[in-house]
Amino acid sequence: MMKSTVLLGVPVETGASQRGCLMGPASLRTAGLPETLQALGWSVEDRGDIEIAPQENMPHANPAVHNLAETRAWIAALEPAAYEAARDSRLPIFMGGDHSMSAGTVPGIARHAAEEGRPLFVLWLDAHPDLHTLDTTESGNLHGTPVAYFTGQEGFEAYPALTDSVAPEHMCFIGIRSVDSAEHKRIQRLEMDVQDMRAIDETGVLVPLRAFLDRVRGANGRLHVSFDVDFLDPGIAPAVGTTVPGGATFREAHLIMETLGDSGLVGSLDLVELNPFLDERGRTAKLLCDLTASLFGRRVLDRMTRSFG
Ligand code: B3U
Ligand code: MN
Ligand code: MN
Repeated sequence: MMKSTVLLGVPVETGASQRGCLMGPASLRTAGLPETLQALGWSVEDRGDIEIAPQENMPHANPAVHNLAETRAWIAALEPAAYEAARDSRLPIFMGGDHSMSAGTVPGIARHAAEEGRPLFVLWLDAHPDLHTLDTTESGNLHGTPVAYFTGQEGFEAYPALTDSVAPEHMCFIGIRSVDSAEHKRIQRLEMDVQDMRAIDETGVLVPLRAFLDRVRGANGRLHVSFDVDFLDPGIAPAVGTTVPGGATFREAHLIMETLGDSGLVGSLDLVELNPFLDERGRTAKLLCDLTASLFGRRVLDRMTRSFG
C-alpha cells in the first residue's frame, strides 16, 4: 500500500456549463501524470476511464436542472469505483471531468473511511462552494451541487440514496470568491469553515490550512482533497469554463500541495473541471500535473518531514 496510487478517468461534462471536460483525463495522461508519479517512486495503476450507459431525460420540479439522469448515473457508477480505488491503493486520483463527479467519489471514499472507523474530512479548493441543492440551483449546472449532496442536505431525492455522508464540520473550503445567496445562507446555517480570498490575503494560505490539518490529525481522520481548476488564478490556469479573477497564485497552490503532502493525511484526490478545449498548449494540464507532484512528494530541497515513508 505504501506509495501506491490508482488513477481513474471520469470523462463527465454534463454537470458543467460548457463542453470539454470530457477530455480532461486524456489531457492529464498526455501531460504525463502517470510517469510523473512513477518518477517520484509511486506505483501507478491506471484503471482507464469509467463509462455510463446513455440515459433517458429525467425532468425535475426546478426547470433549470438539466442532465439529471446522467449525473445520477455517474454518481451510481463512481461511488463503488472510488470505494474500490481507496481500498486498493494509498492515494487514488480521480481525473475529471466536471465537479459533479465528486458527488460520487466523496461518498465512495466516505464509505471506505467508515469501514476503517475513521471520520472523513474534505478540503474543497475552489472558487465556488458547490453548495446548491436541486431546488436552489439557478443555472441548473449540477457541478454546483456535490457538497450539499454529500453533506446530507435535503432536496436530493433524485440522486442515489447516500450511504455515508461527510459531516459539515469536517469540511474546509479555501479559495472561495463566487457564492450565490442560497449557498451563502447554507454556509451560515451549517457554520462551515469557509476561507475566502480575503482570508488568504489577510493571513496567507498556511494559517487556515494548518488549523484544518490539526483538526484532521486530532480526530485521526482521513482527508480527501477536491481540486477545482478555477481555484487557481485564470492567468496561470485558463483551461476552465468558470474562470473567476483573483484566484490562487502558482506559489500559493504549490505551497498548499506541498504542505498537504508533508502532512501525510491525504488519502484521495479529485482533479476536476480541466477543460482542455480552453487550454493554451497544455499549460493548465501540465500545471495540474506539477501540483499533483507537489502533493505526492516532489520537493525543490529536502525538509525534515517524512510523509510517505
Ligand atoms: N454557483 C454557480 C456558479 C458555479 C460555477 N461553477 C460551479 N458553480 N461549480 C452555479 O451555477 O451553481
Ligand atoms: Mn467546483
Ligand atoms: Mn469552481
